Amino acid sequence: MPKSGYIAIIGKPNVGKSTLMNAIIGSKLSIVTPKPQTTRRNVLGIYTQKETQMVFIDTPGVLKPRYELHKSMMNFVEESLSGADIIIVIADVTRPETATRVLTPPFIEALKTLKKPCIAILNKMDALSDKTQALPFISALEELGVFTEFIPISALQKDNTDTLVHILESLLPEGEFFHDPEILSTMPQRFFVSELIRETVFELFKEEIPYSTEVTISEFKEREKGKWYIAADIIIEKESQKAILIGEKGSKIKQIGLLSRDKVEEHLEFPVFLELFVKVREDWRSKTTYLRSFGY
Ligand SMILES: Nc1nc2c(ncn2[C@@H]2O[C@H](COP(=O)(O)OP(=O)(O)OP(=O)(O)O)[C@@H](O)[C@H]2O)c(=O)[nH]1
Ligand SMILES: [Mg+2]
Repeated sequence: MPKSGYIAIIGKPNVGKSTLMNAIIGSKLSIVTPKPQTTRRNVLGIYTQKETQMVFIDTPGVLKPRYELHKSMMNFVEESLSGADIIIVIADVTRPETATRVLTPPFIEALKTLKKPCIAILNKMDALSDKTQALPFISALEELGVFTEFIPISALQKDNTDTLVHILESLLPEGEFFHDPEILSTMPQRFFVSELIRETVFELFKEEIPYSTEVTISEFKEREKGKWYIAADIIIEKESQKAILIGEKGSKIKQIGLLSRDKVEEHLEFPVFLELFVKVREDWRSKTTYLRSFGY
């Protein structure tokens, strides 16, 4: 009998959830940046090996909502918890508070009532010069009485991630595969393209610009044989941000375009013509009508 199931990856922003999913799947499905709050929606990653299929759900980092956008992000987290067969909670070993802040008493109670296997992951072990520094952290997690496994890993270096995969295999329920074993995700190509552009904005800009940016794809079509045209809107919140994003004589937007195009071509494995448009949607993060139109 094959085994299959959904595995939710939960944790504070920036602890390495997306890095871990990409490491297990062996492909860059979820964007990764050094900044917190990179992931805004649930991203599915499918791992199929022989008789086993694991569907990972990478989620936005758990935070206290300050915008309507954050509320939608936290709804995605809740959705992933209720749909999961197994829950992975990741913490950054170099910042123990990333565990305690997400593992609040109400959160632990909620996990307990779900009655699903919960695994604690201590990530970024490579960044600890003395590995024993992780021990008090593990004891603190043990005391919560909800986790059955405690696995130190480095998602970045793919260190000990195979141990995690073996443990997940043993916990997975029996059942037919949910998805075609050949595919790595069910998300549409448009999603990956918009995310890669958003990742580039996260990399090139500081402070509020990345957080005020959303990317939507308005056109994605083959114009002549083998020549794809993609038009994307980069949406920001204020007129003043437009000038920053475009840069002097369009230098910044050109840079975003070039860097994004390289990433998109690598992902799609075919050449594209990428055209970017900057649009202002006043305070979109706080407005449900805009959020709904962006699919939040
Ligand atoms: N040293 C080290 N850095 C890591 C490791 N895993 C992730 N990182 C880094 O941590 C940062 C955040 O990684 P992400 O995978 O984007 O974290 P996330 O939890 O998905 O973050 P959000 O989407 O914002 O919630 C990036 O700079 C990663 O390169 C690790 O094992 N070791
Ligand atoms: Mg992420």
